[in-house]
Amino acid sequence: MSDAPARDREVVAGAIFHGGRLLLAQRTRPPALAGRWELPGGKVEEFESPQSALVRELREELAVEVRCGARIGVDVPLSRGMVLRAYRAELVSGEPVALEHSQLRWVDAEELLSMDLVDNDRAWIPELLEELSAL
Ligand code: DCM
Repeated sequence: MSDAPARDREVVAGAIFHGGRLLLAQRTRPPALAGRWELPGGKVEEFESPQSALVRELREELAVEVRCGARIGVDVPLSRGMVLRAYRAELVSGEPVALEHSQLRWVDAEELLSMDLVDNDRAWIPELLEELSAL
């Protein structure tokens, strides 16, 4: 898919902060990433904005409604020309449930540092820690 339009090439992930903690989700797949923790999210579909994709993905994965906020942290290059970007996500309704992950955890700054995060998401640790320290 080397000629896919640029809008097909973004993966979005949501940083949900609540009560001084950040929501992390434990992956079930692929085998190389199973058991490791991430900010939940997924691929932006064709003709979809990154913001709409984040709202859709968090609804599908966590059964919550969120409002997509500002970007957080750096762009992380993925394979095949894709890029991973994190956005703040504000909980509008619902309590997150692990529909597609093996479990969820609300972490504080100290716990964040002890979690086995997927390598890509480690790029955002400085901004995530800064936010958690300010909460
Ligand atoms: N991904 C990631 N970190 C996230 C979300 C996704 O590194 N917080 C990566 C894993 C996959 C790709 O993006 O390579 C697509 O994600 P998924 O498999 O969850 O649809």
